[in-house]
Amino acid sequence: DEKDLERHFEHTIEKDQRIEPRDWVPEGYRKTMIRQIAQHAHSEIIGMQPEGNWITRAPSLRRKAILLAKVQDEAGHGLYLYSAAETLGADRADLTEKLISGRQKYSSIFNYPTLTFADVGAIGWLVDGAAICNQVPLCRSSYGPYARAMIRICKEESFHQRQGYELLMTMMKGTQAQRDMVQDAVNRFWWPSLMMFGPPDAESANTAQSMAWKIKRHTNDELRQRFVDMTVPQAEALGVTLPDPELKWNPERGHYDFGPVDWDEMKQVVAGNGPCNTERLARRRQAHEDGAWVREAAAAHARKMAEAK
Ligand code: FAQ
Repeated sequence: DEKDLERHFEHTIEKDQRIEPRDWVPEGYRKTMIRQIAQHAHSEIIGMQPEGNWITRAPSLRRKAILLAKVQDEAGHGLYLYSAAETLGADRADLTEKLISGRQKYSSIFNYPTLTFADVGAIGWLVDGAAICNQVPLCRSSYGPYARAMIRICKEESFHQRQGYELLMTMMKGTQAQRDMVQDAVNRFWWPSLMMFGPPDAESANTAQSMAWKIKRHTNDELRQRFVDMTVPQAEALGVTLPDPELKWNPERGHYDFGPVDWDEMKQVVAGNGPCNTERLARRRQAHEDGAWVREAAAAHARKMAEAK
C-alpha cells in the first residue's frame, strides 16, 4: 500500500540510491523535480539567444566554429533535459507552452544583453563557470535520469568555460581597447552571475525540502561562495578586476567576503522586467510558431507510417 511505497522511497533516498522513472514518488517530489528540470531546460534553450546573436559577427572563422558548437551544445542540453522531465510524466509541448506564455521560469542571467564580443567570453567564463559550480553536485542528485544528464552536460560546460576564458585571455593580450572591452563585460556580468545561484538561503522557498530529498546537495549560498572563491584567482590571472569593492580574503573564514547582491534587481528580472525578458520570450515564441509546419509534417509522416503497418 501507499505507506510501504513511501517507506521504500524514503529508504532509497536515505541509502543514497537513485530514484528511477518507474519508482513510486510522492507527488511533491515529482512536482519539484519537474519544476527544476523544466526551468533548467528552458534556461538552456533561452540561453542560446544571447550568444547566438554573435554567431554572424564572430571575428574569425575559428571563433565562429567554436561559438556555433557551443550554442548547439546548449540546444542539446535543453532537449536532453526535456526528455528527463518526460520520464516524470511531463509533456514537452505543455512545457514549451508554459515557457512561451511566461508561466514557467528560466534563469535570470539570460535576460541581460550581449553588447560586445567580449560578452561571449564573459558568459563562457562566468556564466558557464557558475553553471558548472551549481551542476557538478547535481550529478549526485537523487533522480537518476537528471543526475546522469548532468554528467554529460557538465563535461560540455567545462569546454564552454575554457573557451570563454581563452577568448578573454586572448583579448587581454591585445590592444587597450580590447582590454577595456573585457573589463566592461566582466563589470556587467559579475553580479548577475552571482544571482544565478538563487535567493539567499533564508529566502529560498525550496532549498530545505530539496536538500532533504537530495535533489540539491548544497544550499544556494554555499555554492555562491564556492563560485566566488574559485573565480577570484582566475580574475587575477586574467588581469581584470571584479566590480566589488568589498571583495576581500577572510583568513578566519577561509573564504572571500563579498558585498551585498542587489536582490531587488534579481526579483525584477525574475518577474519579467529585466532588460531583455520581452525580447527573449518573443523570439522563442516566434521560433515555435515558425516551426509549426515541421511538427505537423512529422506528425503526418508518423500517421502514414502507422497506417502502412
Ligand atoms: N533565475 O527556492 P529557490 C545554464 C527561482 S545555467 C530565475 O532557491 P530552487 C547553462 C526558483 O526557480 C542556468 N529564477 O529555488 C548555460 C524558484 O522559483 P519557483 C540554469 C530563479 O529551485 C550557460 C524561486 O526562485 N541552471 O543554463 C533563479 O531550490 C550559458 C525560489 O528559489 C539551472 O537551472 C534565477 N537565477 O533553487 C546555458 C540549474 N534562482 O519555481 C546557456 C538547476 C531561483 O519556486 C549559456 N537548478 N529562481 O517559482 C537549480 O540548481 C535550482 O533550481 C536553483 C534554484 C539553484 C537555480
